[in-house]
Amino acid sequence: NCLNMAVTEASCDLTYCKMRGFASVLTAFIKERKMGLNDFIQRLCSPSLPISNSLSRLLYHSLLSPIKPSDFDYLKIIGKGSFGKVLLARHKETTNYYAVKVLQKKIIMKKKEQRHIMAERSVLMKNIKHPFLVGLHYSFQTTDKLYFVLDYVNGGELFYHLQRERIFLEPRARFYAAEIASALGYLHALHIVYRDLKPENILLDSSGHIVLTDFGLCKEGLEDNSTTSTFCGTPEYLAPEVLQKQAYDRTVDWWCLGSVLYEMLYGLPPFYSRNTAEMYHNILHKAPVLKPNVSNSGRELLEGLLQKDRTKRLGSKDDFLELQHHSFFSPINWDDLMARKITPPFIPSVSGPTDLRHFDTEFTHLPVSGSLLNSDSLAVTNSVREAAGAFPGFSYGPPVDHLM
Ligand code: ISQ
Repeated sequence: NCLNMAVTEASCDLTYCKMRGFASVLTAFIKERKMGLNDFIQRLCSPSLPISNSLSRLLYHSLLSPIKPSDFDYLKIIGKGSFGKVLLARHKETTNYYAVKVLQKKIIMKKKEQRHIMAERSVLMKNIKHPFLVGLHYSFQTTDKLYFVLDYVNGGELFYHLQRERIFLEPRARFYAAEIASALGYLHALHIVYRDLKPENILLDSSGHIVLTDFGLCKEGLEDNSTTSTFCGTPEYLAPEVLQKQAYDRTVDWWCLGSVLYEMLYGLPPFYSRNTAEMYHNILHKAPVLKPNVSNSGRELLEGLLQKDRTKRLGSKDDFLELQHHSFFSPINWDDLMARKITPPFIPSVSGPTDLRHFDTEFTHLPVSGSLLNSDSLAVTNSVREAAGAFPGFSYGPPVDHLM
């Protein structure tokens, strides 16, 4: 249960059966449109048409030759999880850099996580575009792996910088919390709950803005049948309702934001204990310790976000709007924030797109496995074959107008 985002359709009364009905009609429609498109492209690319060679080549490559693993050079491992890894990759033709997340189908299927992976993709497919969320360029699959081609973000984990500096001053913590909150508010508006916001999912881009990543891959392994099996990585940001396996909703994200803000301002997660059982106990039963070295508005915000009863938590009524109106955020001009017009309080020192200094050497020193390329020949190259597999409808490329 390692999904960082869950799609909630609470207010939607579509039944599964109705959805299947819609889906089959839609599939038939898309098939027909695709046939028409293929025919159109073939004719466009045919020598009888007065169209330049380069344009017809572009059309052919963009529309008829699907993206595959061998289109990239894999340079470094920049993250590793129980499902697979994240690699820094360079697209051979364009030389653009990407973070390519590769997930092993075998492991996902064993852990009965397909639904989650599809949820991850459908999350990414909901035409999600936000300045502080990692962008998906393509997804494709081979017989044994799923690939996500994502923006490459190299400013390092926010908490890498926090560990170096112990705490952030309030204006800096406010800036990061506001950018994270705006991304969460945007997802909530799309009926998406992030759920497992955690330190390693919060990156800085090279200009110092927040990028939330990781839609389903966790760094730590999953242990089956243990008390922690539903959680991945550090469990300290778990909301009480998630810890107790109760129903949760979007307010879980405001709890996690409270935890991130707490750690930025106080240097440790709220409820922290080296003893995990004690930490769980603290999350469920103890009030957060809010020492007065943080401003009144900051402490008041933390109290609102770290409210154990989710129905009383800040954001439980008007979601992001309630946070926007909180006095802690009064210095923030939200329009400027969302337009990336606020100058970041800190600019990560990176020399260029291949500068890996902010990534954990635990990963970057690992050799890039040749197995990635071994599966090239097995690349599933069309939707017909894909439909026969366990992950139908997975592959994704940008809309045609993107490529032109
Ligand atoms: C993008 N850039 C760097 C690291 C990443 C990790 C996970 C997902 C996307 C990423």
